[in-house]
Amino acid sequence: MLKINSSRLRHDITELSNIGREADQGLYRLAFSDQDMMARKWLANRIQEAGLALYMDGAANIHGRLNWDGKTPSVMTGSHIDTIPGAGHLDGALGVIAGLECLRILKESGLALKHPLEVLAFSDEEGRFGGMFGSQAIAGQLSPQKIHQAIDPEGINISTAMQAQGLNAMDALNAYRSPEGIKAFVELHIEQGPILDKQGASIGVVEGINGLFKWLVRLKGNANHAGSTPMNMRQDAFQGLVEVATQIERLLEENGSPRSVATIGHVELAPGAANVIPGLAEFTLEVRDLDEQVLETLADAFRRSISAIARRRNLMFEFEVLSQITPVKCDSAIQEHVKKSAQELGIDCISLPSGAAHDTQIMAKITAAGMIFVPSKDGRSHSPAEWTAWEDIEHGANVLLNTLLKLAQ
Ligand code: HGY
Ligand code: MN
Ligand code: MN
Repeated sequence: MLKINSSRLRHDITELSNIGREADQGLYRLAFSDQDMMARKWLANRIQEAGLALYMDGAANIHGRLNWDGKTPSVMTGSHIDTIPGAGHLDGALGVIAGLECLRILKESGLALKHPLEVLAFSDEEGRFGGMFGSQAIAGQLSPQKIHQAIDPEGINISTAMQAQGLNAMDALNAYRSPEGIKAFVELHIEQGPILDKQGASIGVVEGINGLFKWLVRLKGNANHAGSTPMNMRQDAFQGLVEVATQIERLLEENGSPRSVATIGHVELAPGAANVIPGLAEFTLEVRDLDEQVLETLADAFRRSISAIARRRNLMFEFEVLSQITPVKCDSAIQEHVKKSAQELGIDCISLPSGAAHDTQIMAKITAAGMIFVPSKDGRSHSPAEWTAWEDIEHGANVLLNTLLKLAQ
């Protein structure tokens, strides 16, 4: 069994975790921010130092390549190094660093492999501009209109942000990879949930990945004087938002599955003064489930419920779809390779679904795709409290290494 070089892996994880860290110990490598570009530069150097071929496609996805010949279908691994604001140090970074270490070991082993290997860092996985920009580019799911509509919460368009870094967002339309050129894609990621940690299992074989829809919802009423406007004469957009929020549990119980989740993660009120009734409430609504039919039913239920609330409160209701990602089942052959690698390494593994979204579910549209999870301490993620024991990180990287070897031989 091949094994990764754990001190090199630790070194890289630790070094990358210092790029974009702020006083609150969170990471702020938002897509195409200066911190993200510093991390990209660091990764490009590490790829070259490893003697791998460095390549960046039109969506600014960074590739490290081993035995690349431009025609033999490649075995791909990778994840993302962009983060949410205030992120932990492993979400995404683990999959990229472990993938890089796997390619170094495979290169050093001198083993004759049938397929070239690639490790990728996908652009804007976390959705500053919607989500999964890099993997959607590779899967051919982007369009000029989608790129024009990709805006961040401050209203900055992805084209503007990329231009500021010397990149052209429209080049992402040329990043498409034909399915014939890819044999498989496997991503190592932290679970970002409590199951592995609770069950004391080191490795998770992912069976399926939640789909989601993410809306930017606007409720428009009337900004008015907070003192002289009687309660029964108000068109208070915030009260409309409050009523929507209190309907979430009921809507999930009546229209969702036991796995359905919904979150209002970002709220803006305007004009935002203490003595003015909010005329505008703008908020994100994100709903997830493993079943596409359930997601469609939930989208319809939320739309009907919000418009009923708006009508009753004399508010105008509109929403934009910021992201819509279908749930996927992971490739069963890859699941078997992962299980077998874990068994051969004497590491206990269990099968489980993924509550979080990942580039893997986009890559699953064009190739056989699967995921390997390692435990998140107390299920924490999207927070500086994110932690995974080094032993579990090593187990995950070794299972990834031997899974890639099985696929590339
Ligand atoms: O939001 C997610 O599920 C992922 O972390 N981008
Ligand atoms: Mn992630
Ligand atoms: Mn994330």
